[in-house]
Amino acid sequence: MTKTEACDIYFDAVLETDRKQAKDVVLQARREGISPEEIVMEIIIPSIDRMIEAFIDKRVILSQHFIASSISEELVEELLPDFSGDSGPAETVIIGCAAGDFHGLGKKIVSGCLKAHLFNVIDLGLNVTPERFVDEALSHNSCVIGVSSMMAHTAIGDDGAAGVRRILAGNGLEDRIKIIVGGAPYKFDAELYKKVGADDYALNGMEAVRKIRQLLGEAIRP
Ligand code: B12
Repeated sequence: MTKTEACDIYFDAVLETDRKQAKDVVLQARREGISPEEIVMEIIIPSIDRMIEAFIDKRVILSQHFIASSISEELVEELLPDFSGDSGPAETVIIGCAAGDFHGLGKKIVSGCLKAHLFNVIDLGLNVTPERFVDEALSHNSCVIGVSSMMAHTAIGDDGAAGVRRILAGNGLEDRIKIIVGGAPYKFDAELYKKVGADDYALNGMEAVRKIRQLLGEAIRP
């Protein structure tokens, strides 16, 4: 089975909300030597992208979407521990979805990539307030906060990265704690991260690893 064939079978399975078939194709891919990273990046994520097109064309409905992404989330969760890591620094990164945002899959993938590269990741989950992001960064002595926003208003609004920036600025923490953002709105506007007060953005988990390493190099520890 090629990765393209696996992607087709996986897509059909999630489209039919057939959890067993989706899991079977992942297991078969693993048996055939496709790595967990390739399964996530080249089979599961492209299938979600195809799902998006189907949703836009009105070939699938929201509940199908929801089940498809829940199945994908579950399978990604199972694959993440087997990602191969390299020897990155044992730094702590705080990550979560902006307040009002319940799209967790992308964040989970980023979190998994960071863990695979030996970062200590504190995943605050969905719907996280700016205050909580900063409190957790301070209590874990973390120099990077990652804010995931999948919707325009959670990216641009005051309760997202802009709110985190406001608190950092108000407390003299801007040199110490850096902000990285990600999610659909940043894919469409490469300058958006600056407008919301972030230090950088990343389009996927692997890029997040590289950019977070850069930000850690720029942060000034107390
Ligand atoms: C699946 C999905 C859902 C699922 C979410 C399930 C889940 N567990 O996550 C469900 C069905 C629940 C859902 C609900 C809703 N959704 Co929705 N959803 C999507 C969809 C189709 C795909 C998102 C996804 O999972 N992508 C796959 C992942 C792997 O990609 P990703 O998230 O982009 O993540 C990658 C990068 O962005 C980056 N990244 C992500 N986060 C971070 C964080 C950091 C720090 C870094 C560095 C990088 C990074 O790395 C990731 C890995 O590669 C998008 C469409 C789209 N174009 O994205 C709409 C979309 C985001 N949803 C949308 C909407 C409107 C909604 C609802 C309001 C619908 C409704 N009427 O109820 C609700 C809102 C719920 C809420 N309050 O959050 C809109 C937002 C429109 C806008 N302009 O604001 C979109 C764009 C669809 C559309 N075209 O209209 N949704």
